[in-house]
Amino acid sequence: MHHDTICAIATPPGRGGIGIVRLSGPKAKSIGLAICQITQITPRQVKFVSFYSTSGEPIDNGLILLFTAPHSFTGEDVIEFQGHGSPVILDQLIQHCIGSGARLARPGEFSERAFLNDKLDLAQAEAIADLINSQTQSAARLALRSLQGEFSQRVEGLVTSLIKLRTYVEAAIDFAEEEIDFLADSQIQHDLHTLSKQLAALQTSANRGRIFRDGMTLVLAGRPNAGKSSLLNALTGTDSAIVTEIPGTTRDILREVIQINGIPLTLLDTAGLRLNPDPIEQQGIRKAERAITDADRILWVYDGTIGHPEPDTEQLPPDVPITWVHNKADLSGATTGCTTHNEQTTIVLSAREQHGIDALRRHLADCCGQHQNDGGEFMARRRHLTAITQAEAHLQQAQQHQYAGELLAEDLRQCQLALAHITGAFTSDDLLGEIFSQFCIGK
Ligand SMILES: Nc1nc2c(ncn2[C@@H]2O[C@H](COP(=O)(O)OP(=O)(O)OP(=O)(O)O)[C@@H](O)[C@H]2O)c(=O)[nH]1
Ligand SMILES: [Mg+2]
Repeated sequence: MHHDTICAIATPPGRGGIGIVRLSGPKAKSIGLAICQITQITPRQVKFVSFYSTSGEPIDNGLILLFTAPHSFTGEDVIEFQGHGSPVILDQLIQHCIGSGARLARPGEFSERAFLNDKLDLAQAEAIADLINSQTQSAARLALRSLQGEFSQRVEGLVTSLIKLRTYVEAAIDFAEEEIDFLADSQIQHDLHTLSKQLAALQTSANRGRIFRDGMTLVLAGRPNAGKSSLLNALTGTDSAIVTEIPGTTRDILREVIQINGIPLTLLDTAGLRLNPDPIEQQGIRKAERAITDADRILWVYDGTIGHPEPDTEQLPPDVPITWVHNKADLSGATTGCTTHNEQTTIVLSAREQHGIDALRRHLADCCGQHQNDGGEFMARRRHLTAITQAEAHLQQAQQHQYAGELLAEDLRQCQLALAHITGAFTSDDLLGEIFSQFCIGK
C-alpha cells in the first residue's frame, strides 16, 4: 500500500458536459469530505453535493463517489468528483486536493497501483492502455478480452501445468535411486509435448493480437524492374514511388501506410537486389536487406514474363514468411489470383493494370488473422511475444534434457520465469516505469 494520495483529472483536456477528478490513497476520503464540506459519505452511493475551493468559496455542484479499499480500481480508497467539464473548475478541484495533501498522479499511476495491489496483472493493465488507444472496433474488442483476463488465463494455465511437471521432476531428483525410472516415465515426455503444443498455440494467438495492435510491416523486395514500386503505387492508390523502365530506379526505402480491415500495414518499397550494383545502389541494397530482416512478411515480386527467379537464400532470413508475387500478368498471360501450394502462396497480378490487387489484399487480411475465428483472440504486445519465444526455447532445451533431472528442472523453471514476465509476477521496476509512463494521466 502507498502512503501518499494521488489526484488527477480523468477526463480529456478541454471543455465538456462533465469533468471528473479522481483521488486514490489513504487521504482520499478525508480530502473528499473536506472539499464538499460534508461529514460522512456512504461507499458506492452517489451523493449530490457542492464543491468548495481552498478558500471556502463554492466552485461547482456535482456528484461525489467513494470506493473504499480494497473494493476499488486501485485497491485503495478512491474518491471521484463529477463536476461540469470546465478546465477552470477541474483545476480548482485539483488545487484543493493538492492543498489538502494529495499530489498530482503520474501517467498511468492509478493503473500501476491497481497492478501493485493485485487488482489486475500486468497484461490486463497494458490492455487498459490498448483499449483506450484502440483505433478500430476489432482492436477495442481484443483489448477488452485481454482486460477481462483471456490472455492471462491462457498464460496461467500453462504456468500451472509447468508447476505440476516441475514438482514431479523435482521429486524424482529427491529420490535419486529411482530418478532414472521416474524420468523414463512416458508421462514426462507426454507433458512436455503437450506443453510445447500449447505454447505454440499461445504464440500464434499472441502474434495475431500483436498485429491487431501494431499492424504489420511488409517489405516489397525482388530483382530490379520486377515492379515493386508499381505494386506499392497500386496498393496505396497513389503514385508516390517513381516507376521507370530503368533497372535500379529505387534507391532509398520508401514507406507508406495502408489499412486493411482496420489493421495498419506499413509497406516498404526497396531497391532491387542484384549483383554488381553501382555504389549508390549498393547502399540502397544494404538498406533493403536490413528492412527485410526486420519485416513481418516479405512480398517477393518477380517479373512473370521471365519465370520465377528465386532469391538467393542468403538474401532472405529464414524466419520471415514470404508471399510470392508474380507480376506483369498482363504480359505473361497467367490468370490473376491467389494459389497456395505446400504452404507457399503465390499471387498472380498486374501492378500496372491493377489486376489481381484485391486477391493480394484478401491474402494480406488472411495473414493478419482476419478470417480466422478461433474465439481465442486477445490483444498482445511485442514484449509478450518475446517472453513466449524465450519460454519456447527453454522448453525445447527441456525436451533435450529429458533424462537429466537437474538440467530438466532448471529448464522448466526458466520457462516458467519467462511466462511470468507476461503477467508481471516477476518484473523489473524499469519495465513497469516504461509500461505505465505510456498511459494517460488519470488512468
Ligand atoms: N506490363 C507491365 N509492366 C509493368 C508492370 N509492373 C511494372 N511494370 C513496368 O516495369 C518497369 C519497372 O517497374 P518498377 O515498378 O519501377 O520496378 P521496380 O521493381 O520498382 O524496379 P527497381 O526500383 O529498379 O528495383 C516499369 O517500366 C513499369 O511500368 C505490370 O504489371 N505490367
Ligand atoms: Mg522501384
